[in-house]
Amino acid sequence: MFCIRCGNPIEDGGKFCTKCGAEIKMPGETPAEITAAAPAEVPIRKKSRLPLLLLLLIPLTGVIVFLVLIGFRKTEEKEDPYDRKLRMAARYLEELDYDRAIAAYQEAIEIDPSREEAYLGLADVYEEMEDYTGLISYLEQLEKSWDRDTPEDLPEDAIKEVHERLEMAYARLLDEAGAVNLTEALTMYGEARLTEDEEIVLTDLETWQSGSVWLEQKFNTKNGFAVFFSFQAGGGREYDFGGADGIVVTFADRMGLGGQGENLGFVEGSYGIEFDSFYYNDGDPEGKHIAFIDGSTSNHVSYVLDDRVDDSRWHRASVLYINNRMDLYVDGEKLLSEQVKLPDEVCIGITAATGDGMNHHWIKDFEVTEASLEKQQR
Ligand SMILES: [Ca+2]
Ligand SMILES: [Ca+2]
Repeated sequence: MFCIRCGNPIEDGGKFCTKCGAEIKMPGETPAEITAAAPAEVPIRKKSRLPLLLLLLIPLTGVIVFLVLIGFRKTEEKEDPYDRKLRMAARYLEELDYDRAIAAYQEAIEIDPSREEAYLGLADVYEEMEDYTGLISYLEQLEKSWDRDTPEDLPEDAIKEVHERLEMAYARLLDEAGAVNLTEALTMYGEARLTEDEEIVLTDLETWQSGSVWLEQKFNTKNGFAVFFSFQAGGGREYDFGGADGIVVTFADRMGLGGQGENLGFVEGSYGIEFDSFYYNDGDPEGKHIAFIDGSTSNHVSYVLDDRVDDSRWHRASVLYINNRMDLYVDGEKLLSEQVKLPDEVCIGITAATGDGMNHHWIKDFEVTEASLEKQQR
């Protein structure tokens, strides 16, 4: 049998032409008979169009699939290997397969250590795992990569965000490790004393004073540590010699208290971060400054000019020491960073002094924590 419309051969019993979709009428069958079969009318009419549509769609779909495949293969070929690792890592992370996600991100870093996405991805993984030492480690590595290849246009928001995440991670570590709070185990020298509000007065607003406060334990520097504290100094500007002299966070092999005036009570021979409000013409930068000092207050390793050392307001400072690098943050802003080789064990304390000029020097919320290096060195 053949289709009366297009001549295509039709199998016996076929109701429609498989080529043109025309209805095949059997001998003796009339249109009247078909329309009389009311219930069958709708499906018959539908069916009569479907094969036509399919005939049009099948080749079209084929072309689309073909184009998509070609396009996909081209994307695969073109995709940057680094991006591919990121994509894989993100997929593993979605599947909660942390080990594979970590491996993929690490491979991305090997491909391009200067791009930040993989470090941030690793930070996400470790944060999800609540592994804060791991989180710190990769944020630190990201900062190091910035130090190496810092693009001039690195957005400040990105830096700030990384710092905030670091602070959060250290705060969580403090919770886990149990921070050593100065108000629980401290030794004080000179004029230093604890107030009822748990603030520590290192010097009053008087001339020729000095004071220091120390934790009564030594800290293992190999593990890395974080120091947090708030400071404020001021009040002396209206006097003859102005505000003086300053505060030093000190990392020393022993507790103690050094000389007054320009010596800031600093324990000689140790490493410190000074908040110096008085210019003294023995190596001081000309202006109020914050500096890393090595050995003595006249040896400034690096500094920034900063009036916050003498404005009678509280400021939050944190010092991070990991893998022989010391970073100082004040009010969430990274001010100084240096490679520093501290002794294996140090006492951590804060000293202050006045001279002919004076300021009150106060600190509070002074906490220190050690971080586990085991995970950080992964
Ligand atoms: Ca000075
Ligand atoms: Ca100085």
